[in-house]
Amino acid sequence: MTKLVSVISLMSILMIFAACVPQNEDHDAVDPAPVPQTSASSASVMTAPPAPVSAPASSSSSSSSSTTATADKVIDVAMNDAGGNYVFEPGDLTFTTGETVQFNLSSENEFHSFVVDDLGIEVEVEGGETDTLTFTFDKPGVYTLICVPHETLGMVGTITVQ
Ligand SMILES: [Cu+2]
Repeated sequence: MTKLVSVISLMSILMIFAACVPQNEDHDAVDPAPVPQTSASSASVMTAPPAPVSAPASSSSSSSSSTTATADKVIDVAMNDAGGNYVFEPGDLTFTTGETVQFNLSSENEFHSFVVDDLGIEVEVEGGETDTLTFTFDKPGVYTLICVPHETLGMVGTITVQ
């Protein structure tokens, strides 16, 4: 590791010298400046690498703007449970083939899930929270939507892709 650092700093010093030589030939007046610059720029070469690593990770946090841009339609689906009445609202959804839909899934009080086995959709939403799902419906059909813990209590729906 220290070997690598010294090689990098050696190379940077060499590059600075190489860059300085033609400058000196062209402009003699610039001569005194390069000496303090050499130590400053070699130090920045050593500390620079960690910065680009964190840059790609931060782009995922801006997903809200990119999903809105790619979705053809945004649907709010409430996952209601008040008074023991377990329902998706709305429970019957219709889309066209090829449509990309952003679902905003909001649980009222309890844990719910938004599961469509045939489409590989499985989103779990904690009580009182809202999760987002973006999905492209590329196969026509009628699909059964269920909330796993409340399926037997009637918390089911249908997704029709025309
Ligand atoms: Cu449920």
